[in-house]
Amino acid sequence: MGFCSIASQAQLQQQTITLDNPENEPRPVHPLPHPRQVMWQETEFYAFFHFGMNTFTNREWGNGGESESTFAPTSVPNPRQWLETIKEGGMNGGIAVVKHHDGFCLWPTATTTHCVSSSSSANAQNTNIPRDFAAAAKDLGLKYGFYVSPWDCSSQYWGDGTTNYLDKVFLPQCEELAKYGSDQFEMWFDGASGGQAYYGGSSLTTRSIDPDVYYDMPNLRDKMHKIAPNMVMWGLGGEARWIGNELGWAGETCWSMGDGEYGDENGWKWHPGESDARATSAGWFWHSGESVKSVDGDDGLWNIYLKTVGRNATLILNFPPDCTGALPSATVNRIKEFGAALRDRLGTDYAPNAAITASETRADGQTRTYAASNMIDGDKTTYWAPNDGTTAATITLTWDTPQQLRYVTLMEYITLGQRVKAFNIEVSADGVNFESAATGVQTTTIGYKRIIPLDGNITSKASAKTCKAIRINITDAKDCPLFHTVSCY
Ligand code: FUL
Repeated sequence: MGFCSIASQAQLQQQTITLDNPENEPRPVHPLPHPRQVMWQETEFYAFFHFGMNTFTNREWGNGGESESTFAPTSVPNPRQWLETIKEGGMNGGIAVVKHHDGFCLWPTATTTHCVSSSSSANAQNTNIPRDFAAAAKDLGLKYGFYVSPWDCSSQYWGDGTTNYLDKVFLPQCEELAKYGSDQFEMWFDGASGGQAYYGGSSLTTRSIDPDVYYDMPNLRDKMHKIAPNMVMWGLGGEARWIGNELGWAGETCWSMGDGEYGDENGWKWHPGESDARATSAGWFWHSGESVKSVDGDDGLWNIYLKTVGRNATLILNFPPDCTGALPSATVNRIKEFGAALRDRLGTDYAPNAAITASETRADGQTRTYAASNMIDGDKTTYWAPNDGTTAATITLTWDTPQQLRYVTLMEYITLGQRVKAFNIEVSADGVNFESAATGVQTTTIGYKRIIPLDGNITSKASAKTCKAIRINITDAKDCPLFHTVSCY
């Protein structure tokens, strides 16, 4: 009896491998991202544009009592100029604030009179940010999305103890916005809420709500995804998280589960981090006399980039348009300068010219292979994989002649979960003797992408190391590590 049951179990297991897993794919490490979250993560680096009533009141938070005619741009706002510029800066898309906490809508909307149509300014009446932003982004091949503040200081309904705000204002606004393009990649649902505001009345009052209950997010998410299936609902939306600071850094250890800078290795849902940071000195909105951060330096944009995009977070970098409705020239120049630095430092990948090997590779499936060469074939859908259960492995890249290299980037195949817990990098000038690189860097997690400067320098261009070979040692992982791309710059 015992013997029979063991035999049939063995048969069953064999059937599972041959019939259910003909590609011999690695077993997943849960939780897994939704495909829309993987697409979202691939956006990596995008711009944020805070423009609206506050641009004209020199404030950061309005209170909803502002006269519509205060919004009076000196030209019709030009989102195409914003997007053309950030494209040159190496950004892959942008998010426009179309309603901040003050409730003023930058598009003609059926949901409130507190919008561009009610301003006495002709330029305001000709403003429709979501329409023009989406059209320009599509034309320029950029991803796009909107920030619509759930907290609304101008609405009489906000926080009134009924579902009126959700039913009559917020949900219809989200639906109006989602209709500006079914291919939006993100909608920003900021968590700020409550406090003194006008709420449609004649004096300041205080109201508060419980956001999880009040905004009925599961239902809202469902409705939005029917219109824009790839739109990740950030923040209160629950599909991507705030990284936990506005200073432009994620933890060196950064899991795509959990919350905050570091995430949580054991978090139950995929909840990847987005870092929102300001490129200017004053605030999120434009303020006269502000300066733009430099590319290099301790507080520089390059540092922010490496500490976010280089640490498994996305970076949404804010550039405020001014009262003309365009980005000021100092901002434009800095964005172009940053784009040039990015192309110089991470523009030419030398990994595809290397011979690449791995200490272990799992058996081929019916049509798939898991060869080390998958990591340098430029195809993010093919990946290298050792056997299930292997949690330590080495990848070696060797060049015919020594290369001058500064950065290594590693990308896990996150479709099957985030795995790596510890790794290190070694370089060799002669291909025989190896020395540790990036010794000051905490090489723990990788996730979607990790960028490692070989000399550890994150405040300016790294100095080059002579590399005949590079060795990447994975020393601990939740299960077998899977990489779809390794790059060397
Ligand atoms: C915060 C808001 O309160 C700020 O005004 C700004 O929009 C920032 C990006 O998010 O929570």
